[in-house]
Amino acid sequence: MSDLELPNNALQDFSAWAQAKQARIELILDHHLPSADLAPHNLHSAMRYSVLCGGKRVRALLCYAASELCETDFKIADAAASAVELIHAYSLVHDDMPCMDDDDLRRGKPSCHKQYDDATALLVGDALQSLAFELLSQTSLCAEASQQISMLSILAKASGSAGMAGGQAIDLAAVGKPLTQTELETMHQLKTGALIQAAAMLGAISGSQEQIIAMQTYAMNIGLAFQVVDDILDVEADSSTLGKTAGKDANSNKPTYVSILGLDQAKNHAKQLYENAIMALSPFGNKAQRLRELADFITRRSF
Ligand code: GRG
Repeated sequence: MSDLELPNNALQDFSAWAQAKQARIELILDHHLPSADLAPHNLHSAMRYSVLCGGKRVRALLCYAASELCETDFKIADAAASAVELIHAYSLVHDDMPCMDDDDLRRGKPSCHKQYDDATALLVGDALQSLAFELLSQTSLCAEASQQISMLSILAKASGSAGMAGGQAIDLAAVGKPLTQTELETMHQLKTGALIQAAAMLGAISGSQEQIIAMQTYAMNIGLAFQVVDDILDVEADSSTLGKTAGKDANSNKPTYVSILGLDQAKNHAKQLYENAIMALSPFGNKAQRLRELADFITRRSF
């Protein structure tokens, strides 16, 4: 990555820090995604369309903030942040397909299968997932092979049937069925929370045992808070602000935090999860400031 001029983070203010990191991850993703000039042109063009089309890069920011607290090497943080964003982009492409959530709008633009076609969207997801693991398995990424294997294992578990894909399966099976809050929590812990948790754990890969345990609690709570806020926004925000179809969950008869708890209780629940996340960071004082600010960003976001 030495040939890339990457913006860095010698900035104090959170929004300047976040913008620098967002710019950094865009450049890295752009660098790693195959050029659309390379065959198969259509697939490569669709991969680039699906990854480089906006997105808040929350998972990359979490990974970077955790890496700063735990003093993880920046090269490892770059690879981990990119890998997680690639898995996330793949999940959105597949989620939007007619056989899943069937949505035409993503990040304010036509979903991948609308812009291209279903077969291309399927392949885009497959190829992005492979690219994520390719980035994490680069030779000499980590000084110790065992650390690199741990990273591969964290990402594989978070993406697979005991993580994101499993949560998606539970989600698809839950349409039109009543779920308890605990069942809903389990589903989201897998579907959305597992990858968010993986982003933080990968960033924290060089951390002490104490830091890693605290990071796990922080990330679990902030991952769920992210989903509760998503459910609230689905009700309160409009499609142009969200960049995806608003009101989709209610219209699809999907159980959500709002449908189970009501709007006010859902907001209280998000606040409680936020407070749990902040509490988990208390041993680290100012060193965890970015993670606190990110928790704020995630729970106060408007899209
Ligand atoms: C297809 C295996 C497979 C899994 C799909 C994550 C997921 C599982 C589906 C996405 C459905 C969805 C909209 C869930 C709500 C939470 C969520 C992941 C929102 C999108 O994430 P953001 O807001 O998106 O971070 P950006 O565009 O900012 O990257």
